[in-house]
Amino acid sequence: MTKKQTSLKKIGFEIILAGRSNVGKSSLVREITGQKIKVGKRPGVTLKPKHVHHSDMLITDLPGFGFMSGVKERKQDIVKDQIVRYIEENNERINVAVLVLDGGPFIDVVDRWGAKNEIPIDVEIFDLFHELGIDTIVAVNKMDRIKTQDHDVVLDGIVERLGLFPPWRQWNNMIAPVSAKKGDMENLESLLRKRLHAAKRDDLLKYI
Ligand SMILES: Nc1nc2c(ncn2[C@@H]2O[C@H](COP(=O)(O)OP(=O)(O)OP(=O)(O)O)[C@@H](O)[C@H]2O)c(=O)[nH]1
Ligand SMILES: [Mg+2]
Repeated sequence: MTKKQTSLKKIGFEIILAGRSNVGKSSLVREITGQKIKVGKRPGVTLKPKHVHHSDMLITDLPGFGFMSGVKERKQDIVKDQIVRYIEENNERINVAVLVLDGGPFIDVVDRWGAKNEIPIDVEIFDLFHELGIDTIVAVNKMDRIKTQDHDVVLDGIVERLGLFPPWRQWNNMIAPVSAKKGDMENLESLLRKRLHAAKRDDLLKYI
């Protein structure tokens, strides 16, 4: 057994964060765990899965899908395959997947792809988690960039594009509007704590 396999052997609870490049996955992991994970202004900062351990809990920050500055298209495909492989290989061990979206541009991006009859990668991944039976939370990040009075309309539009019926509040067990920048994390943290509690892992609550 390799060193990596040994160190990952005893994982009792794993949370992964996936999503497009630059949506704030690493910033959210930073907020959740208090660990100084590398974040950056440009897409493509996290290039390999990054693990934060707390007891036997693993929080995995995945590289971002989609556009990466200075990275050739072929490399992007490799990153996508790498992530999908990580999810498929560790499916048994993954308790919760957090799909992170940038709340501002999400609706426009999906609609632009839809106009070309293509499925945007976020929606593809959301469907993949569903097919694999992975419990999924959608963290809608960068809510600080959306006017407060527009929050409900934007969130309704987002759930609709994920194939769910609005209003979004009926999905509040899986949709978590947050702002890593403002430290406004309660919606996501409370959903993660609920998952830990349901898995009878109250001992891990103190780490979230
Ligand atoms: N306005 C705003 N900016 C944010 C928020 N969260 C993260 N950012 C910014 O978004 C940029 C990308 O953040 P990262 O956490 O590195 O994003 P990532 O998804 O990990 O990116 P990759 O590793 O490239 O996939 C940084 O400039 C962050 O400061 C937020 O809630 N609001
Ligand atoms: Mg990152």
